[in-house]
Amino acid sequence: MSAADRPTIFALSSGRLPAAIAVVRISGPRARFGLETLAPKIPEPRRAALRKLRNRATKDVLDDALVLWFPGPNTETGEDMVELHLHGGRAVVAAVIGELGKVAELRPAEPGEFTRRAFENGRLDLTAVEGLADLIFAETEAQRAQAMRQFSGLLGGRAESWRQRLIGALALVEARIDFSDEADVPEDLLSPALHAARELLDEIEETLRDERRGERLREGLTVAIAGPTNAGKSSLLNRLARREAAIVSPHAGTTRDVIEVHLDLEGYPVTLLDTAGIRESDDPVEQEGVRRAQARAAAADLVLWVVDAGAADANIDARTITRDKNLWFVSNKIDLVDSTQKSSSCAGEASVGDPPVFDISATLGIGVEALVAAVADYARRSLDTSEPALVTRERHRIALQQAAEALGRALAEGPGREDIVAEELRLATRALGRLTGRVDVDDVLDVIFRDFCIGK
Ligand SMILES: Nc1nc2c(ncn2[C@@H]2O[C@H](COP(=O)(O)OP(=O)(O)OP(=O)(O)O)[C@@H](O)[C@H]2O)c(=O)[nH]1
Ligand SMILES: [Mg+2]
Repeated sequence: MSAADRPTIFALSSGRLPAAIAVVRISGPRARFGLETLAPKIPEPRRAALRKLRNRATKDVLDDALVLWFPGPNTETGEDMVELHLHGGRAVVAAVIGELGKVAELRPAEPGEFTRRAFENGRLDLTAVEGLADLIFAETEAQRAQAMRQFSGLLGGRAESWRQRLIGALALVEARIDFSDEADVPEDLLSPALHAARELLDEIEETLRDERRGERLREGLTVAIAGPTNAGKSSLLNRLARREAAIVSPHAGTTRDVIEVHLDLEGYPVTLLDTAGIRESDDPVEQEGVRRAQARAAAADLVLWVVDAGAADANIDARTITRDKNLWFVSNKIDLVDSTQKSSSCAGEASVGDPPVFDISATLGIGVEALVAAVADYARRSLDTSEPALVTRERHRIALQQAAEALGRALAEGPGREDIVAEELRLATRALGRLTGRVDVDDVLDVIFRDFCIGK
């Protein structure tokens, strides 16, 4: 479908109503016409103007609104666009949307359709589209900063420059194949091509050696609270969440389902899980709770193993559910034990290399600040990068791995195998093209004829 035949779309682009202001956007070839049906006098491009929006049939005033007219193609979607800044009442928005729905060739936008048009019109590459999505969903400062970098083209720009270099290398190999009889084509075009491929492979592999920090920052860290029943796990969760997210009771075996809360610890996203207390039980519901607790603890980045400081059975072996895990001991209810007893019946004598131990009282809040600071510090160490992360999604990693594998195979070849090398370089180029969402092979031919001036 050519751009001019595309339907014109409209939608409420701002948040939940009622609100002070609601922004309705229109994008497409009939955007201007859509505005004219509501308010005939079109303002200067990119200048806000106050207009009465009217019902076309009855001439009733629907709203006094600030309207903007953005002629394409230098707009967010690459198409003609209109913005209506309405009073943010439900009925106001419904009336205006209702009027727009009556205009021929206008229809409500589907989810993500404005951004999709921006991509299709070349305003954003795929990694920027993903960055935009992340920006909207960012919950913490570190996530926002990372999303902003992706949106601004950190990975997209790098991938495109890699792709251009690869196309340059491929052009050399193609020239060697296509014009091997020609006097004006230098003999050894393969070595510089392979040299360029080697450099690219090194850079891509370096990028992939990032311990998944970018992806982890997007997803957030998972910290599971686990331990024997009645130790005060739910009390700790509530204390950290600063609300009564989980039920607390003196009855052992209260928590059954896994309860999740999202925390922003100094800008780093942490999902905190409260789980069922671990014990032998005949109750099938509790058994299922324990099974879930074990599974979620095993999958978490960090486990806080909570025990009752004064209880005799505090020594249920934490390692049975959290082998190979980061495990910290939390000795709770220290308000109930006298000071000589304090410091962890569970961890024994602390020595270098032992897991950290925190003495707390979840109900009184004693020691909780130190625990929070330690978890925040752990989050920072796990998620922070000296270099901003390029790879923020599995999709990026897969595309880069495919490119790296193809480059590796190309580098295993030598003279006389130019056709294989060319094929592998083409695969690598395509993998990088998929990353940014542009896959075009015509570039290769363009570069051959431009760089070699064969003159035919
Ligand atoms: N004195 C004192 N009581 C606490 C503390 N933390 C929790 N409790 C009490 O211990 C009991 C159990 O607390 P919960 O938070 O429900 O314990 P839990 O580990 O989630 O228990 P299950 O979900 O049954 O495994 C409740 O009566 C709490 O009020 C504490 O720091 N000091
Ligand atoms: Mg509980």
